Amino acid sequence: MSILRKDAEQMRSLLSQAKRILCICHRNPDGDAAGALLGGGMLFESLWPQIPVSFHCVDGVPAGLRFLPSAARVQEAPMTQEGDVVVFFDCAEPKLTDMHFTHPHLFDGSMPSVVIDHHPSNTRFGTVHLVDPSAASSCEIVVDVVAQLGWQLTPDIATCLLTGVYTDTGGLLHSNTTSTVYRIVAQLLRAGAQRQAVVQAVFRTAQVSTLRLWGRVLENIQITEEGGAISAVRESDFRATGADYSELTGAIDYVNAVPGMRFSMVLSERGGAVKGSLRTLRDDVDVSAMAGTFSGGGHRRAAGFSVPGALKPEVRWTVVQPEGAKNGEEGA
Ligand SMILES: [Mn+2]
Repeated sequence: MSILRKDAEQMRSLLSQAKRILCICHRNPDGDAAGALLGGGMLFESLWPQIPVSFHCVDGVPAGLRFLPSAARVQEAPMTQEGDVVVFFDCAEPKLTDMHFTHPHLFDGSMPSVVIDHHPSNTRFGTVHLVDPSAASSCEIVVDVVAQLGWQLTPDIATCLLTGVYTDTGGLLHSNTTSTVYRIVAQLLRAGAQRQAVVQAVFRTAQVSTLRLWGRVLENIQITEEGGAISAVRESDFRATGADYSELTGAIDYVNAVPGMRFSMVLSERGGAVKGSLRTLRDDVDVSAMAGTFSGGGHRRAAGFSVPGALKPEVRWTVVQPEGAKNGEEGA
């Protein structure tokens, strides 16, 4: 499946008439959100040089993604005016931008908007929707639009988009790495994407604090009777390692490496809430349904949730007596 030509054309007509284009991605931007935001925004700039394009996210671009072209241009939530058109990248619903309370007019239909996303849970909250749950990343959808409308990619745009394609497929390793993904990677490389820069920054760079936090995640792995590999880190672990919450990203792939498990989960305490990330390698397990029981969501193989509260460690000890020591004969 891919996005519909008529939707791509509707987006083009909406954007080409804009006085300004405001690009927005979800809070805590990952490689796909930041890559699609920056790559998409620079694409619009290249298409319509007379239209000012701005980039917005309530959180800054994380250090590991600041190598992305135009990353320094990302600002806080936008001041809007007549004639603006908003483009949301990688946002399944308004609240993920964290602008829904402060800037409700972005979402209430009072201004035209385009939603570019690949989450099956997308609530279609905009005017034009380029939503394709079969796409592994939002960046993949941007490339799809480019191909359908015969647009051109610059090396900088291609580098941003390749970052999202790489991060959302775990370096082309996750099960969502379809033949389409490989074709898109080829297109982006032909367009001049800086592959080595992406690989180095995304997969071959880790702060000491990150490695120490991951060490705690790995050390705390428990195997449950339900076939889950589960680990947890508390606020005290973030404090002790000096890692911030975003540095937990990626640790779950190691927890998910335990053979024979039905699923894996990493729980983390963050400011009065407990966040859970879920993964599975199995076809007969749907972790988005598991996340759904905690009002979360995501994909069949990768999902998450957040609930208010804190983590309380639970230790279970079982006394195992030596053979022949039954009935308290020993040590009585
Ligand atoms: Mn994504």
